[in-house]
Amino acid sequence: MQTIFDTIKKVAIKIDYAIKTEDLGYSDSSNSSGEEQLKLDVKSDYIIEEAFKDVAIVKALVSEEKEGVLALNPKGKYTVCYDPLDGSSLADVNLSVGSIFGIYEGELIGENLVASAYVVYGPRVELVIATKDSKPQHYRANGDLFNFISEITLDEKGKLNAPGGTQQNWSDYHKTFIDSLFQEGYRLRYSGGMVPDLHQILLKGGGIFSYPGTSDKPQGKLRQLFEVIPFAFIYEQAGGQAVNHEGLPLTRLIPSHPHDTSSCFFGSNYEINAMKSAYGIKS
Ligand code: AHM
Ligand code: MG
Repeated sequence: MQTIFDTIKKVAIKIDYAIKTEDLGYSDSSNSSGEEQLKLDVKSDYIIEEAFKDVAIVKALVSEEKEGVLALNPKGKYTVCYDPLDGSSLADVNLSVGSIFGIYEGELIGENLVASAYVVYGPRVELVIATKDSKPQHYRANGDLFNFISEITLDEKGKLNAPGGTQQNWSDYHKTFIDSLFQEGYRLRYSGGMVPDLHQILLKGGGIFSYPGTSDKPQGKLRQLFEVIPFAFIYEQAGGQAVNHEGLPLTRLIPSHPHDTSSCFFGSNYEINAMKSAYGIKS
């Protein structure tokens, strides 16, 4: 597993360099979700694929930017599911973006996720890695090296509210719930990049990030295998919760297709319990 983490560190430095130096325009292709790919999406995907080809314990890759499963090493034990450059459309306005990695052993279902990691490309490059045995570990890049900073633990209750999705397409009960948080004094923090938005909530002690099912996207927008499940695992390991609109822990999702999406709510305990009661979920 350490080889996988070392590979993530290597690709993070390369992707950071690409973000800083390469053309930010569109490629002439689109991905499986029908979204136009930026040249940077394609480049980041290529950097990751090339790096993992040589990692013997990796059996296959599943990428937001590829249609199916890419078989690599038949004797490998793990499948790495990743979003090479999440929030890439924010790079041209110089906001933070990220990469997300979910490492699965066996069938690609939430319960088989054994570790996850994300990288934030912001004013600094930071990495968070979570495994089953410990709190998420926070690192910061210095040149090509990542220095350990601290373990991440969420407080029971935070102050930040990151509500995703287009408001005109929210259900009435979702709108009421989000409004109630603002009534309680929560502050709006939503950049449009789930990596920096979720990172901020983790490091500032707590709050809630939501991307509900909406009238235009009933199953939400964020993809289960390489966005939702990896972050859900990190939030759980940090002492928080991550659930769908029915209160199901997102780490128990069973995708039927690599690009399936899910409604999602990530947060500290107070906010997720408040969401469950606003959605009429019995705990
Ligand atoms: P992407 O993988 O195509 O970049 O989309 C994922 C991003 C998330 O980072 C972010 O939370 C969300 O899409 C923002 O969507 P919206 O603009 O609908 O709020
Ligand atoms: Mg993404």
